[in-house]
Amino acid sequence: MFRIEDIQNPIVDNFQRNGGSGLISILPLDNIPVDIPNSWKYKPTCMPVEYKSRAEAFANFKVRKDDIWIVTYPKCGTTWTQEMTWMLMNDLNFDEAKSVDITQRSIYFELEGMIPTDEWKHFDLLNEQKSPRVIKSHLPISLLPRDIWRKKCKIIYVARDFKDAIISFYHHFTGMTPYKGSIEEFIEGILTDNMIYCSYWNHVLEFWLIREQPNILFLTFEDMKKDLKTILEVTSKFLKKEYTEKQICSLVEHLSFDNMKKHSTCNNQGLVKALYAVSNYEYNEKTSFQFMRKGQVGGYKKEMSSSFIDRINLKTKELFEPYGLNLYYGDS
Ligand code: PPS
Repeated sequence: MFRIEDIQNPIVDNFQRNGGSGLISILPLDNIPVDIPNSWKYKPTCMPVEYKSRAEAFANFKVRKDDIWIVTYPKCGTTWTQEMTWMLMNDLNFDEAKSVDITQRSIYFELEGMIPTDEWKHFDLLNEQKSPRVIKSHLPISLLPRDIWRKKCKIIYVARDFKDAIISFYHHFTGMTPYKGSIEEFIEGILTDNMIYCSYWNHVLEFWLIREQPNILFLTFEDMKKDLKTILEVTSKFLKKEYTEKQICSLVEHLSFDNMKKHSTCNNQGLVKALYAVSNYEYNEKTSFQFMRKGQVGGYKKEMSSSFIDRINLKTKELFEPYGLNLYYGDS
């Protein structure tokens, strides 16, 4: 079903020397049953070597028709959207949200294909979970379970300015994995698609192209920051849920950066702990990487050089504009 090749080049060699894992490029060979314009050509996705032996199992996973999939390129607001969707699907159950970790309420579908492990716990956990499930994934259309397209599950896709996502990803990598490269090396790697889940541009464009299908909701991190209340109303409608004005306001409060950071079951430190365990790092509540880092729009301006900003803006414009996607090639 896939053409898989090891990626070997100086950027990846350098990445591996700095503690990054080996990378593959993976491209589907079969027809994906999704209604996307014929002119769209799938491009290879960059994944860790660990993914190689599991790709078929992920693609063949049997979904449930009432699953809700939260799909994003990494660091684009996945956790925020998982929490929002889980709450909307669970009658705003604040008690459960504050007692059960988000990593258990909303499972990261392909995690066991991203790290060195022999476990298949996540498939069991997913199969045991009650419906409707809210499932997290960063996979592009070409790697997601084919069954999603046959059963037309609801998908909430979230995009974010690549420049902010890159900076967030850099801190994620240096804070949670053995990677110790410079920020310049990291950005160069990601811009040349030598980084897991790349290409960002293909990822966003694919979902942009199917955004008008009734089972797809295309959101942006920036709109969530600007007016979360409206996003909650739009998302409730998409999920066919009704809430009062008062309930929506209490959910806006629950989903604020400060509130989610404060609650250990919402701040995704569970994922941080799991990744620390993979790297054999000792986890410390106070000094270890904080997943809820800044949660800002445009924070990249403090950490990214103007030459990288210009290069990213130029490429984003070149790739997005022809598809009418007029985002992310200027200031955020
Ligand atoms: S991951 O690891 O790919 O699942 O990360 P993801 O959840 O997609 O993105 C993490 C970034 O989202 C920010 N975040 C928030 N921002 C504003 N409000 C709320 N409630 C919120 N929750 C998470 C988080 O801080 C990460 O962004 P950065 O820029 O690193 O702060």
